[in-house]
Amino acid sequence: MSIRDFVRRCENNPILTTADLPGADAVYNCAATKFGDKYILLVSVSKPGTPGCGRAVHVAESDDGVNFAIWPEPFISPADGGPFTDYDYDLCDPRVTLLEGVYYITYPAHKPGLGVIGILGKTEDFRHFERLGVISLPSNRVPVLFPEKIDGYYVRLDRPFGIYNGSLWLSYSKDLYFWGNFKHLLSAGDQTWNNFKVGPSGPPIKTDAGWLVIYHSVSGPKISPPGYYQSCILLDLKDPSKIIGGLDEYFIGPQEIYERVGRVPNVIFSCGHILEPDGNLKFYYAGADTCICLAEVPLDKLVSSCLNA
Ligand code: M1P
Repeated sequence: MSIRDFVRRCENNPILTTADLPGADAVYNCAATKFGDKYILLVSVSKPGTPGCGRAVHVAESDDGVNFAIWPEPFISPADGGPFTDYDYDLCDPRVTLLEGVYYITYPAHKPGLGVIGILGKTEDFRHFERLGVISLPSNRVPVLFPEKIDGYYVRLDRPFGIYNGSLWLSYSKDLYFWGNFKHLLSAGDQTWNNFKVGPSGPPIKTDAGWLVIYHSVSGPKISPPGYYQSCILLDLKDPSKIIGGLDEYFIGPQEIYERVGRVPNVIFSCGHILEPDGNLKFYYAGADTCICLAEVPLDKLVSSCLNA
């Protein structure tokens, strides 16, 4: 049996589309978290006539994790004045990590001519956003924070790219601002679904067996359809630079019409998930860089499949 047999796409898919935000030409790659009883998505929004990935992140809110209302006003817009103005132009693909009681948000900002850098910010209420620092050099799309310190250090996934295709690295910090001790984690593989490049999806999930890291893999042309797939690896709890398991297949790939047709065809791209008390993982993802979708998968099946592969 394949892990894909345990993945259940939501029958309401896509759960958010441009019809929910007049004027947008895409509502897509979204971070996900719980805030009190509310399910929160931080949604990348692109508007016609603004080339690049987008100029705004909006909050979408829900009581059940399926039916979301998206706020008409942006939650994050390009910095207007102050030290971040030189970097913040295109912005999209946010990740949110609840760490020591604070909602930290990272996102890649892109200024033409400079490349993609990682910005760290935080929020207490999902109404106000405060930028804290530029935490990575170009080209890095995008640092994703672990939800707790490990052995006294904050840890993050990095995704450098450029001359070499994107790969996953780790780095460590004492204060969230200064990062180092870089360690390579994962590069593109040798299978049809992962042989071009890889990048992080949402924040690592702590399980009894290890840190579960969901990542996107981009395929070459030898699979149909060529595109963005999702898989995962398991990292040692005490030393996350050690990979202790991993799927030898993808758990979801572009299949449905809303995943295959859109601004960028054949893309399943995720920036976040929410673990329910019953052990089901609500996996939020964008279809074809255009709309937002939901799939559910039992976390223990992902973990056991990583260990048994
Ligand atoms: O079009 C698919 C994705 O391409 C880029 O992601 P990555 O560099 O990881 O391949 C980003 O532009 C992302 O926003 C987009 O969804």
